[in-house]
Amino acid sequence: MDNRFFSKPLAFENVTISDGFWKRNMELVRKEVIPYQWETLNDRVPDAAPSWCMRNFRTAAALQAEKKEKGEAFVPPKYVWRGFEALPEDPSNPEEGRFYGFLFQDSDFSKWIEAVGYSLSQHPDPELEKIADGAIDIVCAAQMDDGYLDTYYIINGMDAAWTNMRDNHELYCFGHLVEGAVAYYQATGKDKLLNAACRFADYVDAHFGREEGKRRGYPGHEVAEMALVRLYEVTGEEKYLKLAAYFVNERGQAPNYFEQEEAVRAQSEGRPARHANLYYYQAEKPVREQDEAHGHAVRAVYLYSGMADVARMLNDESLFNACKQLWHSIADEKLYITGGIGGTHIGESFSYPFDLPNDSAYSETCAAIGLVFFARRMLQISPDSRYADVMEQALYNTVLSGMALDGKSFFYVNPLSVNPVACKRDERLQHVKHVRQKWFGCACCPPNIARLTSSVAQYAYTENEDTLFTHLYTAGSVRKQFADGTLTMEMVSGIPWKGNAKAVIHADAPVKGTLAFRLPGWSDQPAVRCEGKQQTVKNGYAYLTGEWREGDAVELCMPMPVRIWNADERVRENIGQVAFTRGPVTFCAEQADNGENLHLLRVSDLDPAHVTVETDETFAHSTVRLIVNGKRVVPQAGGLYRAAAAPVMEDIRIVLVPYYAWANRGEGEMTVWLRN
Ligand code: FUB
Ligand code: ZN
Repeated sequence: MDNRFFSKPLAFENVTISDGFWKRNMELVRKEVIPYQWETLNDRVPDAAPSWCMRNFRTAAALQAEKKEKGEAFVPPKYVWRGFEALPEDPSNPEEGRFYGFLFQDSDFSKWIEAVGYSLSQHPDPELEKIADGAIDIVCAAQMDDGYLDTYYIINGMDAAWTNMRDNHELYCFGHLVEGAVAYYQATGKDKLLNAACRFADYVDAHFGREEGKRRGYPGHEVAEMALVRLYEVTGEEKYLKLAAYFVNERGQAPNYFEQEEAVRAQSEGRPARHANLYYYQAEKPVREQDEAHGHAVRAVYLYSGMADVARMLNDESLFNACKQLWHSIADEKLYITGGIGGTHIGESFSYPFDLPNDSAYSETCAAIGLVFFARRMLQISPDSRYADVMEQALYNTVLSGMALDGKSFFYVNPLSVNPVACKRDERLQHVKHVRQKWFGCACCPPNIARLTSSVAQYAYTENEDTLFTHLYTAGSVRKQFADGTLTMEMVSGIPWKGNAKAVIHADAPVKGTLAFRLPGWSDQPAVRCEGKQQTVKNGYAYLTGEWREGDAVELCMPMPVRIWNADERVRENIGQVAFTRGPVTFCAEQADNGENLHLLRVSDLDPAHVTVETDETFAHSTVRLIVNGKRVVPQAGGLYRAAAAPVMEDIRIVLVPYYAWANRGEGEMTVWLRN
């Protein structure tokens, strides 16, 4: 691996997203999602499923306080297995001193505080910071003296801690706590939560590893791997990187830890050991031998992100090769045209190659978010525009589709075809909602959207010593310190609607360095114009090297034609159908524009030049819609079955809107793929 190309995101204070598409989404998160989420974390939203999250932290904090006050050895209540989600018998009257909710409910706080950190870094808000500090006080008060911090076990009894690493999410909650703590520290400089996270990390480090006396476990739901790398980057403590590498390398080794753990549980409960599908946990074999993306999609891409982080930090080529193979498995065989992943709701998982059903897709919002994490980490090792293309595809389509345009409701599952009647009546589609929900009992997705949207700058740009990489064209400004000085790059961009961008340089004195700009795969013949700099193109990035002076400008002209796609013939669902994209945006047909029975529509003209591109003011912000020449099959009388004949068709114009904007105009059908 050529580590001269390795890069990392810029410090928060060096990037500002000032205008345009992403600023609107960040403002939605700041004004709507973060305050709303705080209300849900405190169970104050009348019609939404209670979170129980802050209540659990308060309960755990009270236990710690009691222990300190009485000065006696802490004896938590006897552990009682309550299943994956603990609910009170009478929801209006929960019992004091009990844990409620999903056993990973703590992570709701952690994702919230992470989003708060990013938001504060772009938009200081003393009121919000005060609320966040108060929440941090409660969370830290729940921490045990030895650093352990997971309210499920603190409340239910520590005797069962770490006995089910496969399913019980302790290291998942740990990982999210670390991510939240790092973001809040980087944004505010306040280290109370970071110190708590370090104490927990030290505890985990003392208990897990190959050394004598330690457990050889690893996370059942990954995230701790990438979180630990971040903790290492911010603290410089090498033990955190080593722990991340241990978790990655130990996974799937024989004898299998999850099987051993289950055998112990089975013995103590006097029952036979139960078989578990290790593929679901990406633990069927060591990660370097894994060559197909398997199992729970969010877990998988979180793991791959951690693998890429460790590969970069340790310059580990064989690990990076495994990442490349897994990337190929996703991008070439298991990726929806919306940037979503996870073809089956069974286990919220990847299906087999080319199995990409549209109406029963799982395509969890969190999984698309994890894919963005993975893509950015691959870019950090190897700036290749194919990674950035997928990152952008996931961001502009499935990630954004996860949130309503007013920021007030959310999708967990992101289907590519919806018939509301089927969603209501077909039990096989129980997981598919045709309207966004205010909240979820298992509320993993909304806080994940909040943290990603408010940190989009971390995906738009990365840097190394002598190069500033632009991966996404978001309007704003970036400050970069080169060896001989600092420059600021002001970016204006019309993306995602117009294929133009312009970067203007500000520098007090000439600065030597390289600016690298991604040439998106959706553009044919993108051109980069800049006076007096040496230009080379490598792996879809244009590198401009030279001495940068005040007023220098780089103009990017990236033609953005409409593209009409067929899927690989092995995608059985999509045979005889086409989908439309323009720039990073995937389009869909909705009932609101095309009437009901979208399955009767036919695209009759496959020439992209005949598609009309119009500015559309239908939604709360200006978008683009496509008008396509088509036909509609006219239903005929003759019973359920009749003698075959050429279909009777009428000419129509099919209207397509951005996929991310679907289901913002009431109930209705939607489809991304249209017959032709
Ligand atoms: O298990 C924690 C989170 O809940 C996962 O990441 C999501 O897929 C959902 O199952
Ligand atoms: Zn989710």
